[in-house]
Amino acid sequence: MTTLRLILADQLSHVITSLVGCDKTRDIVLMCEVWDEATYVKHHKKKIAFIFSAMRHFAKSLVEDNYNIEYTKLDDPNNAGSLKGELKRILQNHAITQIVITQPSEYRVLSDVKKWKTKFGIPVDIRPDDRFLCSPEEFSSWAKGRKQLRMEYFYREMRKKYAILMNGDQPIGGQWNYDAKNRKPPKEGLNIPDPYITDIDHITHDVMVLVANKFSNHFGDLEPFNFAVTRNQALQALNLFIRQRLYYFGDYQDAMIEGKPWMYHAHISFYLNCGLLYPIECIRAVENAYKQGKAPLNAVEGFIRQIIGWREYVRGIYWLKMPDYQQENFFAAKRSLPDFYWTANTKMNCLRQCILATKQNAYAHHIQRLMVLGNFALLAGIDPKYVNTWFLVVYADAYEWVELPNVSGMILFADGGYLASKPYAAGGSYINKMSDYCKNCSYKVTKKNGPDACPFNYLYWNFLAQNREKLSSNHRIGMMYKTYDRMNEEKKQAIAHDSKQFLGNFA
Ligand code: FAD
Ligand code: DLZ
Ligand code: SF4
Repeated sequence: MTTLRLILADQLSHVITSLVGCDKTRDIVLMCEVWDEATYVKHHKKKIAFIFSAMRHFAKSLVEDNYNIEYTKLDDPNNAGSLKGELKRILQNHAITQIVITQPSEYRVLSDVKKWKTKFGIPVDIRPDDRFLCSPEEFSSWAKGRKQLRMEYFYREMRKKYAILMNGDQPIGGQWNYDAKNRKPPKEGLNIPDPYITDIDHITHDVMVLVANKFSNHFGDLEPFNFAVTRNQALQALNLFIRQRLYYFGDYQDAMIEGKPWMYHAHISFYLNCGLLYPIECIRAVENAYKQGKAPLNAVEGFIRQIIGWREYVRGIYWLKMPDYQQENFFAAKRSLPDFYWTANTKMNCLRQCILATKQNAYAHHIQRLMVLGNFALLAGIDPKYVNTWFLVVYADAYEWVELPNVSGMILFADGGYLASKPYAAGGSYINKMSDYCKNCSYKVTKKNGPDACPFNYLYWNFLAQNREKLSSNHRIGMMYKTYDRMNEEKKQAIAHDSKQFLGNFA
């Protein structure tokens, strides 16, 4: 009676449900690096190196904990190239009577796993992933009967459920949300601490050589490599954030500074998403920092909202709406992705800086993704399928369950407003207020039209004009049409003309 326990690359947690009840003397734990998963989209080189190194370190820790591990490296000559293929191989060589797996985080992989019982002729026990704070079933019953969902109400339920930052049944400080205090523009002379860095050990070194050889045609820089790859390192990175950055996290959450890609953010999404950190421990650690007077409420509440609010909320929507969510395209956007998303070869400095940082670090912080890279994709009418692929490829924290709702729901409004109440569309003045990018740009942010005007300015109005039918009844954006309607004909034509000319460059 040998049970095979399969651990996927984003299940690197000792508490993972697939290990519960494991008989270490008999059961086999399988982990495999496979070509199909590394290339179904052409992931950033640093993302692959991070994932493989974290997998190898996790497998090593299981061996040290006396588990019986079968680990397939990518360049193993017998590697079958897919999860299914590797399973088949191990089933041929061992008398396995059942497969145990924690529910995969992606719809695509879960659909495949559901076929394994028939394919392999043995029971497959698919267990819930209890590292999340809200199960898909619980989210679904919360969402039932609501036409539109709002993160804020979900978030309040989660605060109450887990008694986080609560005073009895009231939020600490009297308010649920301190977002209004989290929008300070950047200022000169901010002393932003260095991000977490670590030495490269022989495991990471081997993986980097492998990635350099096998994935040389993938996007992104492999070096420098500074990700944590073990749970201990990830905990160090979390503690470093709490000690050095949390204090200003709230204040400068939306700020962008050229050459400062890490700002006061936590840089833990990669670790949370692959299982090296658990959401609840991050929240409790940050809540404790507040209780000890080490961080202000706007920072602590803002951070906790991201994790128990947005992170759980987007996952809930993913499982509720898949597989249809993938096809959503409310604005019927059909433009191709401009090549500069891969090359950074654009005169728009905000985009250039965010793409260069993405290429170097496999990371960009939230407001860069939302208000620069995402805002442009929305205004330019880029087909959601290309935008989704790009976001899935380039970030080390990107798995479809979290990438797709953020891209299709949050930035592109492709679900027509199910996830967000209005499109996050903005002209150049927002980017100018929240960053220092405009001062080094070839375009002039104060100019509204003409060849040297900031493209965000006319693209914003062009987007509204072109989607009037779909947006004018939205009360959060409808009032912008009053401003548009007050413009004279000449101005409206200049907006349409400049937009057509600009977008014509990458039709
Ligand atoms: P911080 O700003 O320090 O926030 C703390 C944590 O909150 C993050 O680590 C993350 O776990 C969570 N969080 C914050 N915002 C979100 C959100 N909108 N959705 C889910 N979790 C959130 N996040 C991913 O983990 N993977 C993705 O593929 C991803 N794609 C995105 C695509 C777009 C277009 C946008 C606008 C956002 C995306 N996000 C994604 C959310 C967010 O940008 C990242 O979680 C964040 O930038 C990670 O950096 P950090 O750890 O420094 O986060
Ligand atoms: C993203 C990724 C990559 C690059 N490589 C692997 C791999 O070699 N083996 C594996 O088990 N998973 C990998 N993943 C993650 C999967 O694509 C997928 O996101 C998870 O299995 C969750 O469903
Ligand atoms: Fe971006 Fe416009 Fe500012 Fe240039 S002027 S950096 S394109 S917002």
